[in-house]
Amino acid sequence: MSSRVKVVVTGAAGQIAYSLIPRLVDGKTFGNKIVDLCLVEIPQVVSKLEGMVMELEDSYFPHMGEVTYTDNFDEASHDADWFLLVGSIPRGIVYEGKKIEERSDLLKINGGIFVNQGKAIGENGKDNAKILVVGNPANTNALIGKNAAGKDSQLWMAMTMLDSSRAKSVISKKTSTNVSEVKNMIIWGNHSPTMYPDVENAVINGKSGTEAINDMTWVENTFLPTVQQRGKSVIDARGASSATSAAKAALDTIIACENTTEAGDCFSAAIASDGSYGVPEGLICGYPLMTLEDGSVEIKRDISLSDFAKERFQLSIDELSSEREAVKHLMK
Ligand code: NAX
Repeated sequence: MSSRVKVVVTGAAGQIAYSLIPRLVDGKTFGNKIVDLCLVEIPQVVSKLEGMVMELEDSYFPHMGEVTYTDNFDEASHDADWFLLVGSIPRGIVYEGKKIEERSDLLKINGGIFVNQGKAIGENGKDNAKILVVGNPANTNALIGKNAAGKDSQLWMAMTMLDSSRAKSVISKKTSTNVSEVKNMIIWGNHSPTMYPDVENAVINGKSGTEAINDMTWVENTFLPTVQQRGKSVIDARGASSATSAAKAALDTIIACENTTEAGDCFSAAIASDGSYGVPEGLICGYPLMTLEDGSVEIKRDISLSDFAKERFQLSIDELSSEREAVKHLMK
């Protein structure tokens, strides 16, 4: 156990974090590294983290390093390698006397949080820090945070891995294939119901998705709505939003970034567009990504999109552009 990694987790007393945090120190996500954790919550909740720390200590994790908790993000951000920004104000709660129902209100409130967190990450995080935004609206929160951080050597991502895992699961059932045999599963666009999960470019048991599925009616009428609305279906069934699957997706994103991507495969996350695939520069957009041998994360650039895919992807790009417009006062 030679090197160490410092991970900051916000929303640490929330339901995703309860499933996520123990698995950060289980010796699988970061391999043999010792993992120092800094858990962050809002002042009203932060004392609960004492209980989380007690449970972590009681769980026998040989790879766990120092564990601290705070309500001061600035303090937490020093020299961190990874930031998992899970905390955000959810839709439906009463905030400063107003029930938050609209996406635009959500954008405004969470936007403010991400300006401050972004600044602290830019100033205090490691130069090569990786930041995964889970808290919704994830893409636009990441856009605001990245802009406030102002440090291009840091990699800002918004999580779409859960969407890609959901898509793999639906395809695996349709084709009677193990989920591990569904590769190159791309989520284009926004982490919202406009996302475009790309069956045509998936590779299923070594065959192209187009060939293996060969049923665009199913893709359009069953697959797309199932994946795009899966978050809502889980809420309807469980009475709470996806937690353990979201935690697993965050871990899978870390693992994908920490290990070289196999040839022919990719992983899904949203990162800043450099204009690839016609996306306006700067938008945090869901792309096919690869981790190269030197550890850098790149957009996979050789994917061709059908006219159907382009049309659907454009809807999501348009939504991302309008979200950027709604938060432009928060951008420098
Ligand atoms: P919870 O409400 O259980 O937990 C959120 C926690 O964040 C709360 O404990 C709250 O006190 C804390 N928090 C709020 N603002 C904070 C701040 N400024 N600093 C630190 N902590 C803060 O929500 P949970 O179910 O854990 O979900 C967390 C977020 O993930 C939500 O925004 C949710 O919409 C989002 N999701 C994103 C997904 C994705 O794929 N990108 C899927 C799952 C999930 O819906």
